[in-house]
Amino acid sequence: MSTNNFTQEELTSFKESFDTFDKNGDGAISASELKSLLRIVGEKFHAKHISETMQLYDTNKDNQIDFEEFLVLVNKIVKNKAPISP
Ligand SMILES: [Ca+2]
Ligand SMILES: [Ca+2]
Repeated sequence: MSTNNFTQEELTSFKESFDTFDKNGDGAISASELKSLLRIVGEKFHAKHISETMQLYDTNKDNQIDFEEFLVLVNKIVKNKAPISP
């Protein structure tokens, strides 16, 4: 896909992070899973911001962040130099 230029190593590491945040293992990050993700990366999000973030990154509007959508979010976090590891 064209929304990122991550290396294979980065993608592998992001996939591991994704799997960590996808606690119920359904291959997508829900709002509550996103909440713990944002807490870990140090974002002080309120519930309102969670839904705004969901709307911003959930580009196919299925109320879940899949891995491709997650990469867009990660790309933003990386650019802001915030940590992504749990
Ligand atoms: Ca999930
Ligand atoms: Ca989605």
